[in-house]
Amino acid sequence: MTQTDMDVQQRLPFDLDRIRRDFPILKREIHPGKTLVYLDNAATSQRPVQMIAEMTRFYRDHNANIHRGVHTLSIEATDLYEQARQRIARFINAPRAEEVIFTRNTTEGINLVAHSWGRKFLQEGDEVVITEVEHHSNIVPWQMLRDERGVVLKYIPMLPDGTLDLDYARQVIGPRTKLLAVTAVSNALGTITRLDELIPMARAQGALVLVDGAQSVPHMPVDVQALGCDFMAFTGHKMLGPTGIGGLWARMELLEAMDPFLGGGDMILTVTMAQSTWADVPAKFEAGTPNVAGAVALGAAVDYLEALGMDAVRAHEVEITDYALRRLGDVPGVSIFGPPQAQDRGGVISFELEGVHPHDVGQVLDTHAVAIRTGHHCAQPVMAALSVPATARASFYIYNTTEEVDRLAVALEEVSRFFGVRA
Ligand code: 7TS
Repeated sequence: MTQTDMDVQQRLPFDLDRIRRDFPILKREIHPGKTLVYLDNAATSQRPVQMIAEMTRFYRDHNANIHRGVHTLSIEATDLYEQARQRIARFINAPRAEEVIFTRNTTEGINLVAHSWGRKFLQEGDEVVITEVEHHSNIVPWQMLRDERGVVLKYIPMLPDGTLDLDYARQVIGPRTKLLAVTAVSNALGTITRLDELIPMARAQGALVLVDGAQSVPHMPVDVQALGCDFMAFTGHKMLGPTGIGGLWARMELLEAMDPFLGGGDMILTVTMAQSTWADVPAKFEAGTPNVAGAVALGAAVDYLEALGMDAVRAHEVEITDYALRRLGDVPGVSIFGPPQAQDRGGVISFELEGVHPHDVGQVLDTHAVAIRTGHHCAQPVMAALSVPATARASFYIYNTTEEVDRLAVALEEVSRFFGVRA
């Protein structure tokens, strides 16, 4: 380690050794003598023992179905589930806990809005504006709505540096715009969206705003009230929580006006053979037995992040990303996509290695126990805009160290040698 690298390590805002002890998977030897370097956090994070213990504790000590039993376990399970909702609401500064709907993931949250708000309130000729950097989950539901209802779908294009074309946005967001649906951070390039510019543009036209928080809620302080958005979807598995649980926040008057998403048990007030009436929000949107243990464990994941402090989580990621941008920038043949400054990015670096297909890069890195993602990252329009079939992507989280970035850089040099691109 050079003096500069040691400086970076010392500037990191929390005790990485202590954090890493909470993630036993990070000690796994993936190949003999090679411990895991996990740099695929944009796909899913690793999980701390505290979250896993909470999940175990729920099933071991409190397991019952919720909202229906009068017995002690059912009351306990219901309380734990509703407490988790409160913790998650506080985490994103939602004014009311009931405004947080438990979903399976971000994808389900966005589909819920397209279905329950879009199908009720949008008419032929109404416009929905998305962007070229969206994950497929914030493109496809709107295309389905367009094809079904004759809604007009427009998009804000990406500039070569991965940022959005705000001048174009000013033109495309107009009086017919009913919704702007935009990601807070691009998962493919890491670019942080200028929500401070885009949300006022949409509001000035009387449009609602849906923010895809899949890559922001886990990584930086998020305050739905300060943002001034109307819907925010996020996913538990990218923020230390279990798979199969996520959240959708929306303003209460919208949730009350929207139709249910799925019909069934728990979401009704009365059912006769002729007709049904709906339960209050949030139950109206949570048909069937929900992922109770997942919600409770997501609450524990949120506690873990809050104990670190989201400002510190963000500061750590900026330091690691800044270090990685410099370190990877020095590897011969590496070109990095997206903004040059770490401050303008989440902890994501998409890159290519000259002369080697990203898929091969990923496979050879795996032989070094370095886990990255390769492919189109469920953002094919971004690949098309960059005129590449795929990229290699390293993405960071609270437990990543500068040494791990060094292992990535050294392994990349070996990939070049392996493919005979560089001596
Ligand atoms: N939106 C963004 C910005 C994302 O990054 C992802 C997942 C989703 C939505 C969908 O989340 P899900 O939990 O519903 O699947 N992104 C990635 C990724 O970058 N690699 O794997 C999944």
